[in-house]
Amino acid sequence: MPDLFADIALLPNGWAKDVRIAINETGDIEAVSAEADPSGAERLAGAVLPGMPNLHSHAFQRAMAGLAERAGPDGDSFWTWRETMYRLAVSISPEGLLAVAAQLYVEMLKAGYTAVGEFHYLHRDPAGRPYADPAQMCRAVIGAAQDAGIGLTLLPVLYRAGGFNGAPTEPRQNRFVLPVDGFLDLAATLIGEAARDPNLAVGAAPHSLRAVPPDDLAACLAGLDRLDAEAPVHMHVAEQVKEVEDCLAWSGARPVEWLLANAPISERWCLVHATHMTPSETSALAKSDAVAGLCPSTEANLGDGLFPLPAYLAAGGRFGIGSDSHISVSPVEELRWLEYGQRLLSHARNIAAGAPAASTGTALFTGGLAGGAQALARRIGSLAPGNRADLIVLDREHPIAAGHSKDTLLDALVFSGNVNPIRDVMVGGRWVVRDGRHDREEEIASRFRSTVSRLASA
Ligand code: NGQ
Ligand code: ZN
Repeated sequence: MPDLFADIALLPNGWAKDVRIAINETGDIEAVSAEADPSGAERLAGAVLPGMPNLHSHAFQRAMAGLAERAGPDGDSFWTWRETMYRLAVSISPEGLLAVAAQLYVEMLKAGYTAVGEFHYLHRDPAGRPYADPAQMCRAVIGAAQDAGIGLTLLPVLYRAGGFNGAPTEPRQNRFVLPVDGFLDLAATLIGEAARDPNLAVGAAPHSLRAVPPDDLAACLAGLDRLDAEAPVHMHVAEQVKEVEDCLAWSGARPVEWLLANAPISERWCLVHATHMTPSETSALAKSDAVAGLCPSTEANLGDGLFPLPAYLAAGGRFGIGSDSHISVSPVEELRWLEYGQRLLSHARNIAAGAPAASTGTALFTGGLAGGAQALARRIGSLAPGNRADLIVLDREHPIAAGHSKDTLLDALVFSGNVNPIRDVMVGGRWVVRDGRHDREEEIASRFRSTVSRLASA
């Protein structure tokens, strides 16, 4: 393909002018040069940014956005939301998952996410029996990512228990449960597939301390190390106050505290939510080099609480963003609410930037790129040779960009963006969105519509 040429692009050291990007046949960036000559290159429609990684997704939950917004007679909570979610989880087929996930991934691409971490736990059939191909539901996720053209880090979930103390799972959780051996066989199969596909990586997701007893966690991590000692590990942690209380009652320690003391937390890990932490847990997590996987729109929707962002950032903590339940599919909304939650709490402004005069939008956006790339364990998140050619192009004619130079463009994007100024999106060297349209959007949307109507009538 011809080289790309952008007036301005966000490179690892900041904004650069007249940037030329060479991409090879496998979809990797081969060379990036600033103040370059445009001749023979394809000129892009505006500023170029690395695509945003979406580090936490449960794709099937997109089909219930808007279906859990009424309280019952005793109010509503995370735990009652989960009942609704479980009803959907038992009813979705492999074809249904493919249809819902493909539509979701198209929406992600148009919103500026170019890679997703799918925290995937629907392994068995609705009756809890293994499919003839134990990887069938995983293949639906992979197929959806391929149909949409998004990069994927597939994180098959290990789910063993219905609560702390190894409480038995309930029948509605039957689809989630695999023995540790079966889980590792699945991970081995998927790791084999990922070796052949540069847009795919595989890790493991012990669901939570609620759902994975310590001996199963240890066996899962040891088995994963034998398959790939660098594969990422994601886990839900400390999202709800009740979960913290139950963990204390079970172990005498809080969830993040327990994990830091009993698991090899390192840069390979992504702790999803980590909402409820003491100051010492916050700084210890920051120092571990793990990524905090923050999902502000879902955390708000579920009434989780606010992550202690200022202390975490002050201690050097790494974060990325996820759309999790997909009540919203927009990196702009996640980043903005990450900041706004803190403003509302502290009655102050410009918190994530952490330094006088620094751009808050830039700090949020570049923080999300770096942490997201680390958590998804793929060569993404910056426009540099050797990385995948995953990028988004803003429309220079869009009103959001008007009057902004590189100094304020990301502030405009994050804080004024309710209309989407992203015009073109490339993943692994292939244009998947051009002029705001995804190349398969009609077909994927019509498959989604019939799937969701079937689910609604079932
Ligand atoms: C999930 N989602 O696995 O989909 C969870 C709910 C649970 C979030 N935590 C189920 N946001 O945590 O038990
Ligand atoms: Zn989750």
